[in-house]
Amino acid sequence: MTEIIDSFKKIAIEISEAIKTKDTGKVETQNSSGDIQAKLDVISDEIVEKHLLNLPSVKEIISEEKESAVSKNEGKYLVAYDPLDGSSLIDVDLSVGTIFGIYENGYNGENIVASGYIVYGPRVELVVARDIVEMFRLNEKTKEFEFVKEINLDKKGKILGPGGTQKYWYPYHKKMIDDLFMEGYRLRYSGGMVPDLHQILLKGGGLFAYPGAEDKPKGKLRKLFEVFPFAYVYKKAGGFAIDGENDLLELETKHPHDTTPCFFGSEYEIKRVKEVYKGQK
Ligand code: AFP
Repeated sequence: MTEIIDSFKKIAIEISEAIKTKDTGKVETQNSSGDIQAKLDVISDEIVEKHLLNLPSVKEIISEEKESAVSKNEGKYLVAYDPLDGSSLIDVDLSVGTIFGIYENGYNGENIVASGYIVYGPRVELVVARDIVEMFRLNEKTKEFEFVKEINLDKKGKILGPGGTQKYWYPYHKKMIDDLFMEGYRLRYSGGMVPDLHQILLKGGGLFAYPGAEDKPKGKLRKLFEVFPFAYVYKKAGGFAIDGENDLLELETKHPHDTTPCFFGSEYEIKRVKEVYKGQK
C-alpha cells in the first residue's frame, strides 16, 4: 500500500505542474457521467493511470473519467480515483483536487482499506487516511512531501458547506440548513469537494452536505471515487459520514458510477442530520 501512497506523491507533482501550464479549456468528449471533460481532466487521468498501472500491488484501477476498470493479472489492491475533482473551477483559478480510494475484493463501502486526497491550491497538500489521518505539504524547492500533522475532528464545528441547488432541496433539508445558520454556522462552500472538505477537517469540524433533492434524488457525488474515500478520511479523523440515515461505508455499490446523498462532519452536526432525516421516515 505504501507504494500506492508514494505514487500519489509523484502524481500530485505532475498534475500540479499541468494545472499551472496546460490549457484550461474543454474537450469535445464527455466522461461516463455525461460531464463535458476539461482538457486537464484527460491529462490528469492519463498521469494517474501511467503511475498506478506500473505498481505490482495494484490489481485494477477505475477512474471517474472512464466507464470501466483497467485490470492486470497481478496485484492485490483496487484503486478508484477522481483524477481532477472540481475541474469546472479551473478556469476561475479556485482550488481543485485529486481523490483516491484503495479497496480490497470489491467496491462496496466495507471494502475500502485506505484513502486520500490532494489539494492543488496556493500550496499542494496531501492527506492520507490509514489507521490515522496524516497531512503532508509539498516543499516546492526539494519536491518532497513533508509531514505537517495528524488530523482529528472536534465534536462540534463552526462551518457549514451546503451543496446542491437550493431550489430543489426538500423542505426539511432547507429548514435544517437554515436552522444551523441561525445557530451561527459560517458558510464555507466553493463548489470543490476537496477544498471544501479539507477546510472542515483543518478547522476542526462542521458539516458538508450534498443531499438528495428533487433534481438529483440520489445526490451528485460518486460513491467509489469521492464519497467512500472521504467517508474513510472523516471516520478515521474521529468524524462521521452518513447518507442521511446509514453509515456511508455500509453502503453497497451496484454500478461503478453510483451516486449517493452524503453528509460529512463532526458528531454534533451529524447527529442533527440523523434526527431531521429520521423524522421524515
Ligand atoms: P465539477 O467536477 O463539475 O466541478 O463538480 C465538482 C463536484 O463534483 C464536487 O467537487 C463538488 O462538491 C460538487 O460537484 C459541487 O456541485 P454543485 O455545483 O452542484 O454544488
